[in-house]
Amino acid sequence: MKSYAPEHIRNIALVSHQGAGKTTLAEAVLFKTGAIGRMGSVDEGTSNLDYHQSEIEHKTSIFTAIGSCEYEETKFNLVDTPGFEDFRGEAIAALSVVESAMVSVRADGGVEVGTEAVWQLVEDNDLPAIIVVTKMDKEHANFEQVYAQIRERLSAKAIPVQLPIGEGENFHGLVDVALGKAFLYDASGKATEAEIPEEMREAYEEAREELFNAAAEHDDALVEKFLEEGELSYEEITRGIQIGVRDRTFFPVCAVSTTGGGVGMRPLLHCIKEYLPASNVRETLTGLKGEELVELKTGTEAPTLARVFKISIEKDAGEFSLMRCYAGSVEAGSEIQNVSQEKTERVSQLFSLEGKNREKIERITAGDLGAAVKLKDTHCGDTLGARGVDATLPKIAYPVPNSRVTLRPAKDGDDDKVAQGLHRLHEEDPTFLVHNDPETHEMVLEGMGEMHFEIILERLARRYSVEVTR
Ligand SMILES: Nc1nc2c(ncn2[C@@H]2O[C@H](COP(=O)(O)OP(=O)(O)O)[C@@H](O)[C@H]2O)c(=O)[nH]1
Ligand SMILES: [Mg+2]
Repeated sequence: MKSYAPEHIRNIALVSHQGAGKTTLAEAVLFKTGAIGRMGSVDEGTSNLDYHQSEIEHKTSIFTAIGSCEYEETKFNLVDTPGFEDFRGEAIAALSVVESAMVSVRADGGVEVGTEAVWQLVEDNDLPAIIVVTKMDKEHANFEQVYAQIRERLSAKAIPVQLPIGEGENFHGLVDVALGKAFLYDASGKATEAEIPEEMREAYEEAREELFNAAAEHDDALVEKFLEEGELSYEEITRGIQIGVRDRTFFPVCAVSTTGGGVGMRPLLHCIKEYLPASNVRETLTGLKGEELVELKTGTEAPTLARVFKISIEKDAGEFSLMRCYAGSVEAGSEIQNVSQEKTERVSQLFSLEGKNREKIERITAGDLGAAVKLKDTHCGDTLGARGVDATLPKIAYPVPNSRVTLRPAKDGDDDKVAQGLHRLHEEDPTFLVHNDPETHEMVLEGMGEMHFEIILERLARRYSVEVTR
């Protein structure tokens, strides 16, 4: 994949409750943009993003995965995160390196506990967001009801930019509110333009009024124009939405189904490109130099600054450090400072990630995401920088373990093997801890809950061939 200028990159974290269709949606985006030739399936274990053995077995996301693709001269880096509360640390890390979030809400389930929890994280990170109502083709899909919940429980500033035509198995099109046109889809996912259905006229007029008002809000002259003429140009609306999204006074709501050829995928790609902020939206970042807050410059011309937000241990392929470059570029075959650890790291190979596929690249440039063959002394959250960079980005606020179990190696004498294996896995997942209880001398695993423990021990057995009982 070619290198993109920061203004042509969108970094988006997919966050939500588990099962809200994030991974499938990311897969559909990769497919529609041609990054993958065939849509993988979470249920069948063929997903390009849920590809770790544990994910295939549990049929759900457990680790963050990056899916990069190109759409109309723009690069999207989709950072797909697991929805389970036990793995919330992954979403927290992902949200710390992107400029926007895509929050999915099931059309047949509405806002769930996990949706509210991640929405709070989106708020905490001050991130713009698109809300996608997914699974519109499901039997009990109800856009109106789900939208009412979104407004009440997530944000009153959530505003539909599309209205679905039909629901459940009759979901077959969208009204594009800004364009004032309808699009009907055939079974292959191909859309044709059509008149807005008569029975949706009233709903459309209402949505239009709301959208136009919100799009004009930042500019008195536009509000006046809309009041007087009842019209705004498509460019004026687009610009208005962009500003509203950036300032978090406007959260566009879209509706999709990924089943079959999909319905609403192209309009969603359009919203991602047009409405979500580019990777250069922040000209500076706040860093820490000792106790002192300092300003760090972003952009192509500034000294290299990057952050490792995830370490991924991949079956057969080795270990990778996933990073976000904010300034300058991280170059393959060069040296870089780990400012957090005060160490020099050698960067060997670099990759662009399309889920389980990776493409070798020469550099990760400002604004982009990518992976390096694991850096020796670099941990999750560490800041990397050019020589002379002496401030770090704030640490990732990983959740603190809230549950504990006692571990006993199944075989006598395996204590060291268990400890070493857990130590390696901890590199990848900072949300668990292992220590010896000073009184009982037993090994204690502290983590985020039952599912977390299950996955950790399963991986320990698979990777390091040691069984433990608890
Ligand atoms: N009918 C239907 N099912 C979907 C759609 N999107 C996802 N699913 C199913 O919903 C389940 C959860 O999807 P997944 O992408 O793993 O959700 P995640 O946990 O948010 O990543 C899987 O069984 C998917 O096949 C959709 O648009 N329509
Ligand atoms: Mg998933």
